[in-house]
Amino acid sequence: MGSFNKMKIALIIPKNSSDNEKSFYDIKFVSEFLFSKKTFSYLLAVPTLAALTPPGHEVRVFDENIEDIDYDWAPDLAGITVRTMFAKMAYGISENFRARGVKTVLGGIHPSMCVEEALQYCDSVVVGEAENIWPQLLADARDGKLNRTYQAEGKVDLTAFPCADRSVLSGDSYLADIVQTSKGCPFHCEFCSVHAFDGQRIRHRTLEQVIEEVRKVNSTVAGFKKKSIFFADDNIIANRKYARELFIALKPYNVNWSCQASINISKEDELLTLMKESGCGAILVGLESISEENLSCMDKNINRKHDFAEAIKKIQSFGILVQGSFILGYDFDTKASFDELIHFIDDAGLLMPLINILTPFPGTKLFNRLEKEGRIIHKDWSKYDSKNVVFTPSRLTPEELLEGHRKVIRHLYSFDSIYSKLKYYWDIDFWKQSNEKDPVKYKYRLLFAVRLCTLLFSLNLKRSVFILKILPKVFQKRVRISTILTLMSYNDYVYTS
Ligand code: B12
Ligand code: SF4
Repeated sequence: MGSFNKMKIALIIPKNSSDNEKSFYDIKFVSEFLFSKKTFSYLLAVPTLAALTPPGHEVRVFDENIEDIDYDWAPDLAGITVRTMFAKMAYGISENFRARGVKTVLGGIHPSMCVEEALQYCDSVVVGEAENIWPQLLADARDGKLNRTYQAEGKVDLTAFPCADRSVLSGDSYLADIVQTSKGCPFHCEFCSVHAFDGQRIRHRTLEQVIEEVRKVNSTVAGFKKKSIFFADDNIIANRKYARELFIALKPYNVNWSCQASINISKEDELLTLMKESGCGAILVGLESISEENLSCMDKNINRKHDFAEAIKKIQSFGILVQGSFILGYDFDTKASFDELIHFIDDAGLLMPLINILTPFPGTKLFNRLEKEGRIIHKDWSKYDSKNVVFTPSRLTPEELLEGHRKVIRHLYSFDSIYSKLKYYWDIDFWKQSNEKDPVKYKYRLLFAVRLCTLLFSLNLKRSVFILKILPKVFQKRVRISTILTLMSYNDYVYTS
């Protein structure tokens, strides 16, 4: 091998959505509120690639959600991570680089599922996980002989690789850090790409690796408070024994964390206790639908074995918030389904439900079925964002589904609804323990209150009334400012998009 040639490598996270588009998952309102460019988090693939890059190369990350891409930096290679909803943006970025003579590589779930399409816009596509490919790909790029595709063989042994290198990220711009302990999911929900992409066998990193990573990220701050950790596992309790050990090991670090878990967590009292003790504030649970027929249609049979309301109550009795995620538009949804969902969520007192329009992501069984049935309306990937209708529903028109979705989110995130739910949670003193783990300093509470006051003078009357009602609460230690801010952000999204 010849002498080492240092390369300049740009790693890119494309913008989630166009500037005038909002969604549940971006936090434009929070950003404006805090007067600084903030986003929920980065995409873990990028610091993962940075860690896999052999020393000596110069790596710069551009996350379009918080910064512009400096094309003048003129890297030798640009690696872009791609999910479906921002595939179009990613292709545009790749073409911009190529027009400047820069070689580009696309990777991630979307190009892995749509290889031929992605190849039209870049020099090379990585299909599957990067761990065993990236160093060789870099060597090929350096030698001027990039392959058109690199196909990952089998699934990666997660214990064999270093933890993500977050030093390349603009640290202060993210409210949360993303840490992953496992990959894979044993279930096979029709709408999901995880089992196809990451496999059905659960693969873990060692506990030591995870704790080492948690220790590294736990000390970082998001401006007004310590950053929280979101575990990127599809189901943090997929392996109960591992989960138990993880929660015990996390406890001394006083972390404020959240995760995704399947609904059967509601039957695991010991795990719930350990989760609470180790700092878990919220669990995102894919409840998906309150219709039994829909659950079986989507192959989410695990959910059919549980009474949702009871499960939510049980989990929340441990002081852990349930963030229920729902899908509207499955085959058995009718015009009546929208009100039914509203009533269910109101009755269950779910504080921050995520309401998504069914989206057939490429590579899923759902996509293949709908395509076979001639029900895919178009493949404008930028609309595959869970808030647009891109297929023909079975018992609704696309317009009815769009309208129904809007009705549900506008009801649930109206200031009246938000206030009555918040008041309920405050009355039962829901956050009494979490805030001891996650204190927000008085100084920031004061700043928050001042900023809220400035919003009083905007033309949003309902918001002003809401602010006046909550202002006295802001100084109470047990009131979570981040929750209020998130809810205001959701309100902003549902009423302005
Ligand atoms: C954590 C997570 C979230 C979190 C945090 C978001 C975030 N910042 O990542 C939350 C809960 C907020 C979330 C929300 C949503 N998510 Co999400 N999420 C995930 C999850 C569980 C893990 C992602 C992750 O961090 N993986 C770890 C990294 C290291 O893996 P990776 O990105 O795949 O990268 C590897 C390879 O792909 C490859 N690679 C990736 N990029 C590149 C680039 C190059 C150059 C190379 C060489 C290789 C390479 O190498 C990497 C290392 O092996 C995935 C499912 C999954 N298991 O992947 C879904 C997933 C990414 N989410 C998905 C979706 C749809 C959503 C939502 C729209 C909600 C919904 N309706 O389901 C929202 C939209 C969010 C948004 N606007 O960004 C889909 C995306 C499908 C698609 N085709 O694009 C996934 C795949 C799950 C699914 N249902 O199929 N999500
Ligand atoms: S939706 Fe969740 S449970 Fe179902 S296959 Fe995907 S990751 Fe697994």
